[in-house]
Amino acid sequence: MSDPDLLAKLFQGDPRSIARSITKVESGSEGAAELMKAVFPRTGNAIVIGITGAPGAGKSSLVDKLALYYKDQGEKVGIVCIDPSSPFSGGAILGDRIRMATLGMDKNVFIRSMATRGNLGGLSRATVDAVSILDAAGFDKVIVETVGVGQDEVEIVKTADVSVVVLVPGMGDDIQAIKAGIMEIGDVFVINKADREGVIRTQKELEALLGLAHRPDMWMPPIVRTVATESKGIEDLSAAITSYFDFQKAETGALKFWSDALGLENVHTEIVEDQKVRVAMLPIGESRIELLEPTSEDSPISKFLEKRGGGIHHIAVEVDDITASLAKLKSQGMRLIDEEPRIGAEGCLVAFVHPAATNGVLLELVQTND
Ligand SMILES: Nc1nc2c(ncn2[C@@H]2O[C@H](COP(=O)(O)OP(=O)(O)O)[C@@H](O)[C@H]2O)c(=O)[nH]1
Ligand SMILES: [Mg+2]
Repeated sequence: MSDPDLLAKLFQGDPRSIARSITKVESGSEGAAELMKAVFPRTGNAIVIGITGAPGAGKSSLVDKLALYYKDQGEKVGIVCIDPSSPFSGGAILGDRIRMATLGMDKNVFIRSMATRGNLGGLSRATVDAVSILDAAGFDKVIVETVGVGQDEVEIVKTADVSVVVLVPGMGDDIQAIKAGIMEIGDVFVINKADREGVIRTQKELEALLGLAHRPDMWMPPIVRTVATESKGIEDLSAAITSYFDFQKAETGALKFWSDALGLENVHTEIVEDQKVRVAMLPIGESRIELLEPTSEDSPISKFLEKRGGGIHHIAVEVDDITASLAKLKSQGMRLIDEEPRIGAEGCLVAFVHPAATNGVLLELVQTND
């Protein structure tokens, strides 16, 4: 088969062409780079779900049930597995065959184990490429299953849209052990084998751990209980995955627009506690555009979004002496929101002038630190 044929069939979702393409990137054979060059423009439609956890946690069982659930919803699901050592999977090729039998041999589900031979750096590259190939082949969901050890696998999971960490009851020590690498990459946590003792305790321990640190994006990862072997909790897992996907999509919406459309760069993000707002700063010339996002429902920005559904919120101007500027505006009879300056982003002193005094523009005065 010549390469144009391979590509055409790949984009139609032909399983053999998908398999051949993945083998190409896996072996790093010649033509792999060219293949990926043709594949990349076709990617970006699949939702990529990373599933990680200790060996035996039930990842493969969970992935299969989740894939079946998606398939029943009429979706096409691709699975990339990089734990071919699992006794359940019985080695890469045999394991894939057994799993295919469970999942149903049709065009809507594709499963592939990646060989772990060779260097791990190569494995993570090949895995990321395999995910792109499945994305380009028209799969709606691509699930990547990895054992939650090692930096390389953390890197793979990080490239997923949604990362799911699988735990089992009574592994308090393990929670401590994997905390370092895996905990912070979990967007959704699963306590699988919820048919066993110690579920509540594990859930409490996990909640305590998750409560210790706030993520920069303020997402609170949900904890879902499942019994993979009995297909219990799969719908809840799917809902949790969707809710995080929607969250991070909304999250990156405006930022993506300004960076994609105008090539602006987000140089700084921070939460301004006082205003209950998260700010992204994108310099443009000598000025900058600041994107604002509420961090709670009673943030002034929440009210603004509720009323106006987005738009320009305010204009900020830099002043040398904010106290003097406020005094001057006040003496001119202008209505101020802040009589006294307060702390804004980057620790600057800020104060707002009421739109009634400025032809309807909310005006912020900023005195920068040197
Ligand atoms: N009791 C119980 N056993 C499970 C559950 N999920 C998976 N298992 C079993 O746990 C073992 C390991 O499962 P597997 O999916 O291979 O785990 P992986 O190594 O994380 O991929 C298998 O024998 C499964 O049948 C569950 O929810 N409850
Ligand atoms: Mg497995």
